[in-house]
Amino acid sequence: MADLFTDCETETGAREIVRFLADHGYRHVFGLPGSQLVSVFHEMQNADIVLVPTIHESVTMAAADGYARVAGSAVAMVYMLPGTANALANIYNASRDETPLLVLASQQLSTVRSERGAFCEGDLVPLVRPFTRLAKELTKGTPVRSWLEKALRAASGTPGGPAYLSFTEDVMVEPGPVVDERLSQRAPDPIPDVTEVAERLRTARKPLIVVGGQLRRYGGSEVVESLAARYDIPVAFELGLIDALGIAPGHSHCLGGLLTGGALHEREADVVLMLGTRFLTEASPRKTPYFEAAEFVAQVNADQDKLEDTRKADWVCASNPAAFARELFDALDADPPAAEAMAGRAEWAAKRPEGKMPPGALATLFEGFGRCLAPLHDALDRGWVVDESVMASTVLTAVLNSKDGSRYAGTSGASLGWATGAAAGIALASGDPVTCVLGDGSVRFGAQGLWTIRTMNLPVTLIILDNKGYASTRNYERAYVESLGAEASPQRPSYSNMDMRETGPDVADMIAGFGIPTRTLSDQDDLRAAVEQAWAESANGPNALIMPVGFEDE
Ligand SMILES: Cc1ncc(C[n+]2csc(CCOP(=O)(O)OP(=O)(O)O)c2C)c(N)n1
Ligand SMILES: [Mg+2]
Repeated sequence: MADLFTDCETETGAREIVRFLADHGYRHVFGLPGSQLVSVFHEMQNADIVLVPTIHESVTMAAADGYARVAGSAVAMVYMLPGTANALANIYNASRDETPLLVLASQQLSTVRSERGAFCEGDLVPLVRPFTRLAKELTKGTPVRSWLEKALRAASGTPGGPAYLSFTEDVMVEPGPVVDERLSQRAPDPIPDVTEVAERLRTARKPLIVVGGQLRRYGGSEVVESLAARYDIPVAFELGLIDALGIAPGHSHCLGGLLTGGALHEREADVVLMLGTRFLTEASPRKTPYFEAAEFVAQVNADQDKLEDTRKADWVCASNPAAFARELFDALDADPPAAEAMAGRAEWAAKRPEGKMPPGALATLFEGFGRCLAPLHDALDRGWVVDESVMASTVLTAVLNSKDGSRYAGTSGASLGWATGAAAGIALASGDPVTCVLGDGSVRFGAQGLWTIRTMNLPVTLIILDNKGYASTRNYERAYVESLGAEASPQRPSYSNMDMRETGPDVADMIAGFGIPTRTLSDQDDLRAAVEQAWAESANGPNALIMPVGFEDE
């Protein structure tokens, strides 16, 4: 048969990938090898690119996710079906947070490719498609560079997210076509029409802005901070676990979480603008509506699919939320709210909910979180904060008092086993120290990430909130048993056979097993002094503090 590519330049996929990486200036690539990736990793030695090693693909993905949040994009390479399957939970996290992530996977030879004939072979594209902006298997004869560029554009669009390409082995090692094509430049995002929202905010007496991580990602936080201060509009963070802080936690008008510091405003606001948020999704959606007193609720999201995904608004707009905020600021500047509307706003913005949690297990748990997290108040001024503290997350964001909220990272995907990898990626990309706050359960999920942190000797301080297991699930179980009342048999929660007061290994032993210096604290210790010491020592490499939250039933 004639050579299909006699008329054009040809190159192996492995070399095309490395050329692509070098041309785009990637300094690090995250990977876990398998036979069909060896060719790329081999070629990478001829470029100025460091292969960051990981011992589980869940970490490969989380580390690349963290890296991309700082560097603008990242590349992760995984092995066929097993690698992709292991990566999936963190691909899901990255898709929730719209992280510009390029996932490159190996695949069986085109010539023998069946559905799942060879070991480790499988149809990978349908597995990842729901969580990617683009997913494609490249088979013999496909122009590799062209698809890499297309995937990068899809990953870093407005909105962005993971893009996935799998490469059959022949594509990697045999010459394929190199096509000469145009590389387009992206035009700025369209300017939205903010007239209706500006008009509502001009007359509102109790306005409220709810911000999502998307606002931070597109660079709109500062303008919302200015707008909030100038027009006395309180700002709350989106519900549930969040990927980034839409405004600085120490900003004069920041309420904290919508249902914690912002609880009163959620009930009483007359005009609500949700900027770069979903319409409020939680693990267990509450049955009553949100913003019951509001006569106008608007939602702005860069992703058309996230508008009214869960609940209905009065006005929606698919727009880059930062572009929206800038237009809104200009519109209000040109025609500000009347004095009458502004009259009570300062007082409204300064209100905070009263009332404490009733005594009981939940109150004990949150007291424990508060005690352990208070010493971290200035963590954002010192470097990044990577948060997988689960139930403690709203306590952490309330404790943080920095006027700069740009260095916080969490995941709204809530798929645990993310933070250790993410901390490694963020430390590498930023060169800054990282305080990584995790539940004891979460650090068990992400244990393999400790290996990368240790191997790369990264300046990461791990803060483990140790309540001997899964307090969140214990909480659900207690509520369930209580809801059954006298019918419940047995009357006590089982803790799903995971009462980690009794089962090992101890978290400290586990972390120390990875070669990370670890200190277990008690209520008698000065927690702030311990944190300061750990931060100082992290200049030489990672360390860990196990914080005593207590077991809420005791
Ligand atoms: C991959 C994955 N599996 C299961 C869950 C369900 N889940 C939610 S919270 C949680 C326990 C977290 O424990 P820990 O990190 O110690 O935090 P705590 O609840 O004790 O505050 C579990 C298992 C999840 N979110 N992700
Ligand atoms: Mg726990």
